[in-house]
Amino acid sequence: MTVNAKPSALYQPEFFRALRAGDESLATSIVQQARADGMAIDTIYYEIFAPSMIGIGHLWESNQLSVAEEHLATAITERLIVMLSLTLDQAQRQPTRRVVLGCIIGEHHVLGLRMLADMFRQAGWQVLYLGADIPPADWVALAVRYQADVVAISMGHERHTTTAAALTAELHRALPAVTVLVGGAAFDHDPALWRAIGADMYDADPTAAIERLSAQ
Ligand code: B12
Repeated sequence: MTVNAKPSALYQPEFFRALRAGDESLATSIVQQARADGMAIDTIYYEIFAPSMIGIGHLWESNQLSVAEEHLATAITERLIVMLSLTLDQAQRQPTRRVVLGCIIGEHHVLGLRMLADMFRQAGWQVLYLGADIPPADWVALAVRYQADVVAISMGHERHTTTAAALTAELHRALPAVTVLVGGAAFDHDPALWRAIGADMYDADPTAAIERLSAQ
């Protein structure tokens, strides 16, 4: 009977508890209920999954969760992203706009990038999602082969800054019209970093970045 989406605040604490307990079936039913109540996929991603995983990180950091328990929470969230992803309206309204998304080499934090890939799909882009740990030369070659309009780079830790700067320069050299969009925890923590590595765009709000790119 509910038409309007309930605020994510009603679901997020319960979802976080399910992740903490490693209860996949409860986590799944919370997400299914949120969808049935009309909650948009981006709201589930950014207001339920993201803060819950950050909370799991705090527990792991303070030794209240083991590595195995953190991995379990991550695996549950990844599976739910895939589940939601399959229900996205993937009609390519701008099939000529292509985005290639990947994590810098050595970077294994993919959840934020997976969510972003789905937001691009929802906005009608052709999406090439490469995932974690991409060798820079291969990445540039693939972006050239597919004539990417946008390359989205995720970087969780500033130790990859030199690699990210070299990758960005090589992308600009090989594809002069490309827009290099960057994001991830390293940029969220240091708002000047994206300019320092020569990127064209950063936005702490991933959906706002896609709106800006789609309007270009
Ligand atoms: C799950 C997790 C892992 C998993 C990742 C599995 C996977 N499949 O993704 C595994 C177990 C692999 C892992 C490993 C490590 N991790 Co870890 N991990 C986490 C944890 C708990 C959650 C990460 C997550 O998914 N967050 C939720 C997502 C949605 O948030 P996000 O990535 O920040 O993305 C958001 C934005 O940044 C944005 N975004 C992301 N990418 C992009 C890209 C673009 C283009 C745009 C526009 C936006 C954008 O979108 C999201 C929503 O806003 C965090 C805790 C935390 N605070 O996040 C630690 C955390 C990130 N990990 C950390 C560490 C230290 C490590 C390890 C070094 C641990 C170790 N000693 O081995 C390794 C490094 C692995 C590597 N080489 O990359 C630290 C990083 C600290 C730092 N930056 O200094 C954190 C913060 C934990 C902590 N508090 O100490 N980790």
